[in-house]
Amino acid sequence: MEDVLKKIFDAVLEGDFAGVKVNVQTALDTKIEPAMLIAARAMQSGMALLKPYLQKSNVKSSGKVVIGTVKGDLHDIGKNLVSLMLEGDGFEIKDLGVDVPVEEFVRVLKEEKPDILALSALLTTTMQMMKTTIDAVTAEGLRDQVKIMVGGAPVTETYATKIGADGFSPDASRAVTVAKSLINS
Ligand code: B12
Repeated sequence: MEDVLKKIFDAVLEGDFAGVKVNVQTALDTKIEPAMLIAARAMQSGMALLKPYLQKSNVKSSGKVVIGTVKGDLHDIGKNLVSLMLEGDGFEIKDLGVDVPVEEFVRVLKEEKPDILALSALLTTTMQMMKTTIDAVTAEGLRDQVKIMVGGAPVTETYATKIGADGFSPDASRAVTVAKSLINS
Protein backbone atom coordinates (compact mmCIF):
# COMPACT_ATOMS: atom_id res chain seq x y z
CA MET A 1 0.00 0.00 0.00
CA GLU A 2 2.77 2.44 0.94
CA ASP A 3 4.48 1.58 -2.31
CA VAL A 4 1.57 2.75 -4.44
CA LEU A 5 1.20 5.97 -2.43
CA LYS A 6 4.92 6.66 -2.95
CA LYS A 7 4.44 6.12 -6.70
CA ILE A 8 1.52 8.57 -6.71
CA PHE A 9 3.63 11.08 -4.78
CA ASP A 10 6.53 10.76 -7.24
CA ALA A 11 4.23 10.98 -10.26
CA VAL A 12 2.61 14.17 -8.90
CA LEU A 13 6.04 15.73 -8.29
CA GLU A 14 7.17 14.86 -11.79
CA GLY A 15 3.96 16.08 -13.40
CA ASP A 16 3.50 12.57 -14.81
CA PHE A 17 -0.27 12.55 -15.54
CA ALA A 18 -0.40 8.98 -16.83
CA GLY A 19 1.59 7.74 -13.82
CA VAL A 20 -0.74 9.49 -11.38
CA LYS A 21 -3.78 8.00 -13.08
CA VAL A 22 -2.49 4.43 -13.22
CA ASN A 23 -1.32 4.45 -9.61
CA VAL A 24 -4.43 6.15 -8.23
CA GLN A 25 -6.52 3.51 -10.00
CA THR A 26 -4.31 0.79 -8.47
CA ALA A 27 -4.78 2.38 -5.06
CA LEU A 28 -8.57 2.46 -5.51
CA ASP A 29 -8.60 -1.12 -6.78
CA THR A 30 -6.66 -2.23 -3.71
CA LYS A 31 -9.30 -0.54 -1.55
CA ILE A 32 -7.28 2.22 0.10
CA GLU A 33 -10.05 4.68 -0.56
CA PRO A 34 -9.92 6.55 2.81
CA ALA A 35 -6.22 7.29 2.42
CA MET A 36 -6.94 8.47 -1.14
CA LEU A 37 -9.61 10.85 0.00
CA ILE A 38 -7.28 12.37 2.59
CA ALA A 39 -4.56 12.66 -0.07
CA ALA A 40 -6.98 14.39 -2.44
CA ARG A 41 -7.90 16.92 0.21
CA ALA A 42 -4.26 17.52 1.03
CA MET A 43 -3.51 18.02 -2.65
CA GLN A 44 -6.31 20.55 -2.94
CA SER A 45 -4.96 22.64 -0.05
CA GLY A 46 -1.58 22.70 -1.80
CA MET A 47 -3.16 23.63 -5.10
CA ALA A 48 -4.85 26.61 -3.47
CA LEU A 49 -1.37 28.01 -2.77
CA LEU A 50 -0.08 27.12 -6.24
CA LYS A 51 -3.04 28.64 -8.08
CA PRO A 52 -1.85 32.27 -8.21
CA TYR A 53 1.52 31.17 -9.61
CA LEU A 54 -0.10 28.94 -12.23
CA GLN A 55 -2.37 31.79 -13.24
CA LYS A 56 0.49 34.28 -13.35
CA SER A 57 2.40 32.16 -15.84
CA ASN A 58 -0.59 32.27 -18.20
CA VAL A 59 -1.20 35.98 -18.63
CA LYS A 60 -3.85 35.68 -21.32
CA SER A 61 -6.95 33.68 -20.32
CA SER A 62 -7.57 30.63 -22.49
CA GLY A 63 -11.31 31.00 -21.96
CA LYS A 64 -13.94 30.87 -19.23
CA VAL A 65 -15.34 27.56 -17.96
CA VAL A 66 -18.30 26.99 -15.64
CA ILE A 67 -17.98 23.52 -14.12
CA GLY A 68 -20.03 21.45 -11.71
CA THR A 69 -21.17 17.99 -10.71
CA VAL A 70 -24.80 17.47 -11.67
CA LYS A 71 -27.78 17.33 -9.32
CA GLY A 72 -27.91 14.29 -7.03
CA ASP A 73 -24.20 13.55 -7.35
CA LEU A 74 -21.64 14.32 -4.63
CA HIS A 75 -18.48 13.04 -6.34
CA ASP A 76 -15.98 15.82 -6.99
CA ILE A 77 -12.45 14.44 -7.05
CA GLY A 78 -12.42 13.99 -10.84
CA LYS A 79 -14.17 17.30 -11.42
CA ASN A 80 -11.62 19.06 -9.22
CA LEU A 81 -8.76 17.50 -11.19
CA VAL A 82 -10.33 18.69 -14.43
CA SER A 83 -10.70 22.19 -12.93
CA LEU A 84 -7.08 22.23 -11.79
CA MET A 85 -5.76 21.08 -15.15
CA LEU A 86 -7.83 23.67 -17.01
CA GLU A 87 -6.81 26.38 -14.60
CA GLY A 88 -3.16 25.37 -14.98
CA ASP A 89 -3.57 25.86 -18.69
CA GLY A 90 -4.90 29.38 -18.29
CA PHE A 91 -8.65 28.84 -18.24
CA GLU A 92 -10.72 30.97 -15.87
CA ILE A 93 -12.80 28.58 -13.77
CA LYS A 94 -16.11 29.12 -12.03
CA ASP A 95 -16.65 25.94 -10.00
CA LEU A 96 -20.23 25.48 -8.80
CA GLY A 97 -19.37 22.43 -6.68
CA VAL A 98 -21.47 19.29 -6.39
CA ASP A 99 -25.19 18.46 -6.54
CA VAL A 100 -25.77 21.47 -8.78
CA PRO A 101 -29.44 21.97 -9.79
CA VAL A 102 -30.23 22.60 -13.45
CA GLU A 103 -31.61 26.06 -12.58
CA GLU A 104 -28.29 27.02 -10.97
CA PHE A 105 -26.33 26.06 -14.10
CA VAL A 106 -28.74 28.14 -16.21
CA ARG A 107 -28.56 31.13 -13.83
CA VAL A 108 -24.75 31.13 -13.79
CA LEU A 109 -24.53 30.72 -17.58
CA LYS A 110 -26.61 33.87 -17.98
CA GLU A 111 -24.51 35.74 -15.42
CA GLU A 112 -21.00 34.56 -16.35
CA LYS A 113 -21.38 34.01 -20.10
CA PRO A 114 -18.65 31.31 -20.16
CA ASP A 115 -17.14 29.81 -23.31
CA ILE A 116 -17.61 26.30 -21.94
CA LEU A 117 -19.97 24.53 -19.57
CA ALA A 118 -18.35 21.38 -18.11
CA LEU A 119 -20.55 18.77 -16.45
CA SER A 120 -19.37 15.87 -14.30
CA ALA A 121 -21.31 12.76 -13.17
CA LEU A 122 -20.05 9.59 -11.50
CA LEU A 123 -23.27 7.65 -11.06
CA THR A 124 -25.27 5.89 -13.75
CA THR A 125 -28.34 7.31 -12.02
CA THR A 126 -27.14 10.92 -12.23
CA MET A 127 -25.51 10.92 -15.68
CA GLN A 128 -29.01 11.39 -17.14
CA MET A 129 -29.06 14.75 -15.35
CA MET A 130 -26.45 15.87 -17.89
CA LYS A 131 -29.06 15.52 -20.63
CA THR A 132 -31.64 17.31 -18.47
CA THR A 133 -29.14 20.15 -17.97
CA ILE A 134 -28.28 20.39 -21.67
CA ASP A 135 -32.00 20.37 -22.55
CA ALA A 136 -32.62 23.20 -20.08
CA VAL A 137 -29.76 25.23 -21.55
CA THR A 138 -31.32 24.74 -25.00
CA ALA A 139 -34.81 25.63 -23.75
CA GLU A 140 -33.43 28.88 -22.30
CA GLY A 141 -32.05 29.80 -25.73
CA LEU A 142 -28.44 29.66 -24.51
CA ARG A 143 -27.22 26.58 -26.37
CA ASP A 144 -25.55 28.39 -29.28
CA GLN A 145 -23.65 30.69 -26.89
CA VAL A 146 -21.79 27.97 -24.97
CA LYS A 147 -19.90 24.77 -25.75
CA ILE A 148 -20.72 21.88 -23.45
CA MET A 149 -18.29 19.15 -22.41
CA VAL A 150 -19.10 16.20 -20.21
CA GLY A 151 -17.16 13.55 -18.30
CA GLY A 152 -17.07 11.16 -15.37
CA ALA A 153 -16.41 7.43 -15.06
CA PRO A 154 -19.71 6.13 -16.56
CA VAL A 155 -19.75 8.69 -19.39
CA THR A 156 -18.65 7.63 -22.89
CA GLU A 157 -18.06 9.47 -26.15
CA THR A 158 -21.19 7.80 -27.55
CA TYR A 159 -23.30 8.93 -24.60
CA ALA A 160 -21.90 12.46 -24.85
CA THR A 161 -22.89 12.66 -28.52
CA LYS A 162 -26.30 11.15 -27.82
CA ILE A 163 -27.22 13.80 -25.24
CA GLY A 164 -26.03 16.65 -27.45
CA ALA A 165 -22.73 17.57 -25.76
CA ASP A 166 -19.97 19.14 -27.88
CA GLY A 167 -17.08 17.37 -26.20
CA PHE A 168 -16.07 14.49 -23.93
CA SER A 169 -12.87 13.38 -22.27
CA PRO A 170 -12.13 10.27 -20.22
CA ASP A 171 -9.54 12.10 -18.10
CA ALA A 172 -8.36 15.47 -16.87
CA SER A 173 -5.37 15.96 -19.15
CA ARG A 174 -7.32 15.24 -22.32
CA ALA A 175 -10.09 17.53 -21.00
CA VAL A 176 -7.66 20.42 -21.58
CA THR A 177 -7.10 19.39 -25.21
CA VAL A 178 -10.85 19.06 -25.74
CA ALA A 179 -11.55 22.44 -24.12
CA LYS A 180 -8.95 24.13 -26.33
CA SER A 181 -10.39 22.58 -29.47
CA LEU A 182 -13.92 23.66 -28.46
CA ILE A 183 -12.71 27.23 -27.96
CA ASN A 184 -11.11 27.21 -31.41
CA SER A 185 -14.03 25.55 -33.21
C1 B12 B 1 -14.50 8.41 -3.96
C2 B12 B 1 -15.85 7.79 -4.21
C3 B12 B 1 -16.93 8.24 -3.44
C4 B12 B 1 -16.81 9.35 -2.41
C5 B12 B 1 -16.82 10.70 -3.16
C6 B12 B 1 -15.94 11.74 -2.48
C7 B12 B 1 -15.73 12.93 -3.37
N1 B12 B 1 -15.47 14.04 -2.70
O1 B12 B 1 -15.77 12.86 -4.59
C8 B12 B 1 -18.09 9.13 -1.55
C9 B12 B 1 -17.70 8.23 -0.37
C10 B12 B 1 -18.78 10.38 -1.02
C11 B12 B 1 -18.97 8.32 -2.50
C12 B12 B 1 -20.34 8.21 -2.35
C13 B12 B 1 -21.13 7.39 -3.14
N2 B12 B 1 -20.71 6.57 -4.13
CO1 B12 B 1 -18.90 6.60 -4.85
N3 B12 B 1 -17.16 6.24 -5.47
C14 B12 B 1 -16.02 6.79 -5.20
C15 B12 B 1 -14.91 6.06 -6.00
C16 B12 B 1 -14.22 5.09 -5.04
C17 B12 B 1 -13.85 6.91 -6.65
C18 B12 B 1 -14.36 8.04 -7.54
C19 B12 B 1 -13.18 8.94 -7.85
O2 B12 B 1 -12.99 9.95 -7.19
N4 B12 B 1 -12.34 8.51 -8.80
C20 B12 B 1 -11.08 9.20 -9.11
C21 B12 B 1 -11.34 10.33 -10.10
C22 B12 B 1 -10.00 11.04 -10.39
O3 B12 B 1 -11.82 9.75 -11.30
P1 B12 B 1 -13.16 10.25 -12.00
O4 B12 B 1 -14.10 10.78 -10.99
O5 B12 B 1 -13.63 9.18 -12.91
O6 B12 B 1 -12.70 11.50 -12.87
C23 B12 B 1 -11.87 11.42 -14.00
C24 B12 B 1 -12.62 11.20 -15.31
O7 B12 B 1 -13.85 10.53 -15.17
C25 B12 B 1 -12.75 12.58 -15.90
N5 B12 B 1 -13.85 13.47 -15.49
C26 B12 B 1 -14.56 13.52 -14.35
N6 B12 B 1 -15.43 14.53 -14.39
C27 B12 B 1 -15.29 15.14 -15.57
C28 B12 B 1 -15.93 16.24 -16.14
C29 B12 B 1 -15.58 16.65 -17.41
C30 B12 B 1 -16.28 17.82 -18.00
C31 B12 B 1 -14.59 15.95 -18.13
C32 B12 B 1 -14.25 16.38 -19.51
C33 B12 B 1 -13.93 14.86 -17.58
C34 B12 B 1 -14.28 14.47 -16.30
O8 B12 B 1 -11.54 13.19 -15.49
C35 B12 B 1 -11.23 12.79 -14.14
C36 B12 B 1 -9.76 12.85 -13.93
O9 B12 B 1 -9.05 12.02 -14.82
C37 B12 B 1 -15.77 5.32 -7.11
C38 B12 B 1 -15.18 3.99 -7.60
C39 B12 B 1 -14.15 4.16 -8.67
N7 B12 B 1 -13.10 3.41 -8.57
O10 B12 B 1 -14.33 4.98 -9.58
C40 B12 B 1 -17.11 5.13 -6.38
C41 B12 B 1 -18.39 5.06 -7.19
C42 B12 B 1 -18.40 6.12 -8.27
N8 B12 B 1 -19.41 5.36 -6.19
C43 B12 B 1 -20.48 4.64 -6.32
C44 B12 B 1 -21.61 4.72 -5.47
C45 B12 B 1 -22.72 3.70 -5.73
C46 B12 B 1 -21.71 5.69 -4.46
C47 B12 B 1 -22.89 5.88 -3.50
C48 B12 B 1 -24.29 5.76 -4.11
C49 B12 B 1 -22.68 4.89 -2.35
C50 B12 B 1 -23.81 4.87 -1.33
N9 B12 B 1 -24.58 3.79 -1.39
O11 B12 B 1 -23.97 5.79 -0.57
C51 B12 B 1 -22.62 7.29 -2.94
C52 B12 B 1 -23.32 8.37 -3.79
C53 B12 B 1 -23.29 9.72 -3.17
C54 B12 B 1 -23.82 10.73 -4.16
N10 B12 B 1 -25.09 11.09 -4.06
O12 B12 B 1 -23.10 11.15 -5.03
C55 B12 B 1 -20.39 3.70 -7.52
C56 B12 B 1 -21.20 4.16 -8.73
C57 B12 B 1 -21.90 2.98 -9.41
C58 B12 B 1 -22.70 3.43 -10.57
N11 B12 B 1 -22.58 2.68 -11.63
O13 B12 B 1 -23.42 4.37 -10.57
C59 B12 B 1 -18.85 3.64 -7.73
C60 B12 B 1 -18.41 3.36 -9.19
C61 B12 B 1 -18.31 2.51 -6.79
C62 B12 B 1 -18.80 1.14 -7.19
N12 B12 B 1 -17.99 0.37 -7.89
O14 B12 B 1 -19.90 0.74 -6.88
N13 B12 B 1 -18.22 7.76 -3.49
